[in-house]
Amino acid sequence: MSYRIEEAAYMQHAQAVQSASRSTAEYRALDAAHHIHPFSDMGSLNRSGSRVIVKAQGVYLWDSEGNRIIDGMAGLWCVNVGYGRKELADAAYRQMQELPYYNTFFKTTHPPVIELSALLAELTPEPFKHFFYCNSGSEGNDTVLRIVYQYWTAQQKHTKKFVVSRKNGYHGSTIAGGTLGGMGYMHEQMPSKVGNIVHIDQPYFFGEAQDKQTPEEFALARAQQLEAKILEIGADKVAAFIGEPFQGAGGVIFPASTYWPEIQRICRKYDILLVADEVIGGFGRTGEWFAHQHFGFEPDLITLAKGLTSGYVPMGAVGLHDRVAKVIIESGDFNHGLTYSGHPVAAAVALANLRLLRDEKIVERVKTDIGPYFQKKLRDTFAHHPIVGEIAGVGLVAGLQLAQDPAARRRFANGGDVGTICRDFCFNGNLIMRATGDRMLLSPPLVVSKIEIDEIVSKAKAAIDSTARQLGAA
Ligand code: PXG
Repeated sequence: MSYRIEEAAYMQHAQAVQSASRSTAEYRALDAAHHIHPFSDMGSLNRSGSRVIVKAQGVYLWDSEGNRIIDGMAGLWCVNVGYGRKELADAAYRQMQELPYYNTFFKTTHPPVIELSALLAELTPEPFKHFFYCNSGSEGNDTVLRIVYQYWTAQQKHTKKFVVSRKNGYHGSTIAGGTLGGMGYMHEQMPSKVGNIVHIDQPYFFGEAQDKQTPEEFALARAQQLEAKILEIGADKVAAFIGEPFQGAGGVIFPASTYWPEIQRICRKYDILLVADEVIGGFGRTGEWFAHQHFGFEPDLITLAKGLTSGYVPMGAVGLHDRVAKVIIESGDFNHGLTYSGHPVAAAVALANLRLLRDEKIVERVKTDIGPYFQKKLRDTFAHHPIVGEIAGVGLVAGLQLAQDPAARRRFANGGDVGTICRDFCFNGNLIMRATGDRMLLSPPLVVSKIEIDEIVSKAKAAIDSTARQLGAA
């Protein structure tokens, strides 16, 4: 007797699921009755009801009422190859039949995780040849801390324990991820945090530069805060600096070109590991495979997730530069791992996803064609808009700063409310565009077409125009 799920049986099952679907009202009632959403005010959400997303294809989503929505955020910055790629579904289906699970703890391994590691070694910059796997970006950053401490302990530098991060950075929502991140509202809700983590200011020019500073001077000054912090703590006590090459959830904050070279110089000078959190920037978002390549620096560790599988299944990873890998490999037991480290199905999907990104030259297209088209379209549309003060980004990621007086860099007093107003206009116009405070963010799937970009930008303009009218600013 065979336990294989045959195609016909599978289709029958899929149809059964389809025909069992409920009305929007029923879904909302059940959701309110039993489901706690992430980062949500559940009382208020349950009163208004969630939008029920039922399917997706390419860059479009459909809700339970039949509305077609264009996804300007690639889910949560992750669906790089777009929705509905059969190659990824097939890879998962085949792997589930062949070997749905086995671990990599006790002297065992399996083909998908071996192939994935070899392919990542090809796609990442040359010194990255070793990868550790987990299920998410948060776990990736937890793993980073474990590696950093093991690295220094193995070299008898036991006092190197402090990690420097940035205010308004985002590194995940586990206790370590939340502590590393610089989101004050998360810290307030965390009764305990990981010790020895300190924050410096972010390179947010529009919001925080002084009147006479150029973007380059400001970014340099912000980078030099790292040196000041190291001298304050003592270089012998600082283990690592971590940052997103550009801040994603914090508002698509793009530092000027002076920032990362200075951060790298300081890290090297004081013998401090440099960690690039590539969870959003990795796998093509900027037009380079990894965002640190866009900014021209060489990290010691990279955190990966999201675009690794294009979000089709959960997976995270940490890439180790040779100089770190060598020490970890020779340092005895590394006492860290998760049941699903290197999960075969996730690894098979990641492989299929990375092959698509590589073979269809999706990343190159972001760099030379669709990315420049998107950036120009945004600048042509919003350069003189009465409430847009800055257009940040490169490739297929952008942040639009809403401002009361763009020329004077004066922000709205009630910035967060302004972003929410604009986000609601987008929602009603069937565009997904995220708001972070008073910045509107876009990060569409990397396979987006020019016509689809035109649709995203014209819907974004309609929403921002409506916001300006509601605020009496247009
Ligand atoms: N690092 C970075 C840079 C991230 O953006 C994480 C780590 C954590 O990854 P996981 O897989 O544990 O969520 C992230 C996640 C938003 C939003 O609304 C952003 C993220 C997650 C959820 C929502 O912008 N980024």
